[in-house]
Amino acid sequence: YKLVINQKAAQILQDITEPVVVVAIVGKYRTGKSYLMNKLAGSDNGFALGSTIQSKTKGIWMWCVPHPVKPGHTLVLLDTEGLGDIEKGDEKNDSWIFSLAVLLSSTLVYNSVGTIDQDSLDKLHYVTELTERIKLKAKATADDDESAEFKRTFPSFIWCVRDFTLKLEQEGKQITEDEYLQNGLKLKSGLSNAIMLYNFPRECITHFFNSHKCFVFERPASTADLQRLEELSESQLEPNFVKQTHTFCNFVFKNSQTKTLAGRHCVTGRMLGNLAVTYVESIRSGSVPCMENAVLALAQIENTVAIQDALSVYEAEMRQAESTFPTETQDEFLEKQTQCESRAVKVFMGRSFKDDKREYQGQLMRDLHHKNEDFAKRNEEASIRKCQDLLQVLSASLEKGIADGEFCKPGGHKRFVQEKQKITETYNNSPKKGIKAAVVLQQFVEGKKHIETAVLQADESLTKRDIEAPKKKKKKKKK
Ligand SMILES: Nc1nc2c(ncn2[C@@H]2O[C@H](COP(=O)(O)OP(=O)(O)OP(=O)(O)O)[C@@H](O)[C@H]2O)c(=O)[nH]1
Ligand SMILES: [Mg+2]
Repeated sequence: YKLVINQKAAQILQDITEPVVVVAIVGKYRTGKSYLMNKLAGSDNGFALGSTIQSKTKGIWMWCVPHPVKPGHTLVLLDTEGLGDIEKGDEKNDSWIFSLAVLLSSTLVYNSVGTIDQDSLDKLHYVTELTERIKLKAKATADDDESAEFKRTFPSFIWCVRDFTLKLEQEGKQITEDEYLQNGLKLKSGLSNAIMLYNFPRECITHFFNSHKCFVFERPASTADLQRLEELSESQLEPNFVKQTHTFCNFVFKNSQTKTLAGRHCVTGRMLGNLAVTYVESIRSGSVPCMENAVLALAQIENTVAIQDALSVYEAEMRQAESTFPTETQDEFLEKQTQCESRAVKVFMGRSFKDDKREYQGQLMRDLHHKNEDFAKRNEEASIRKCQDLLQVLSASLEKGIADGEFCKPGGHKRFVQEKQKITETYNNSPKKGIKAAVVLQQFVEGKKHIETAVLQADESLTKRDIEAPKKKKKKKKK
């Protein structure tokens, strides 16, 4: 017998990003568990029932419905294989089913038939084994108050008593269902072995679970009708049974808490799926599922995804901003970047899980920093490209003049300088050049220096020649 995660179920959970309320039912085989879970699901034929003495449900079955009264939440129903079927003869498997139900649920429904008596408590011996089947911490320390920790992490407990035939009375006084349960859980005083055995399951139930509730149900129909219960309409059932079922469902809808971990971290469907995988893996590998390790493994998964989500939000928004690059100023760029960064951090915070030491947030900030640098570089490059293109257009006539030798004439240098001046002015008056405007202009001017020098030299020598030539002519004339 091997526990495995059903891939279809895992996929369903993977797609649920809402917090989940998880109700699991456990108890002896053939006692109407699946029937009751169908009532919570608001359907008559979700979980398959069986009408023979053979146990029907195998393993753990899951059904997810939108939470009927908590908007934005998903109600996850876990129907489990009946416990104690001798035909199956695998006690160990029963214990693991019970442990998994405890580990995965936020409300645990224990279903039994008849009365809350020694026999029904003996059948709940699985609670006494929980400490061997579930480890809270990877390394337990001596002063750990385990039971307080259990209470914080374990589900609420509801005992459903089916086919209840007694009167809720004690010493002539009427008592409530909860009082009935409290009476059943009362401890005996004394230290004898028998008394300790009597007290042990009661102590476990009292100490492990953080709240206790009881519902008793009458027999729903006559013996003949019991086999086809799901085909009968409510009017064909015992009115008290119908009423009690409604009360039970409404209580679960209203009071069942969102599944949390370590007492405070809300669990989403996706996280529940990952938890189930972790627990089942450790059971399969022969070790005891450890809640602390599972939470750490989950934090690793969730926070890694949270970082990815945040980075892709940053990336997408910055890419959009990039279409308007270059920014006029560095401040403008930084402002945009800060905006995108804080949005990314928000996304991370919304999804991060138990990042107490801010390790993952630190990782995110480092990754963001790298991306920041990339975009800053791209903003610079965009500015350089834009400025160079602009200068190329503006200097076209200057370049042509140089090529045509127009400045190698007397007065050429003056015109060259004027032309350069004009380019600089138009350049400086052009908007949106970005943060590299000055540098690129500087480079442009530098690049023209040797031509300017050449132009100046040519100008000077030509001018000199022009001045000297008439002198020579005059001299000639004098002669
Ligand atoms: N006597 C009685 N029978 C019920 C009750 N609720 C359901 N049944 C019938 O009992 C039979 C078994 O019901 P299931 O809901 O399949 O019981 P189960 O506990 O899920 O059974 P396993 O999955 O085999 O453990 C079905 O024929 C139901 O119609 C009830 O409150 N009392
Ligand atoms: Mg069943």
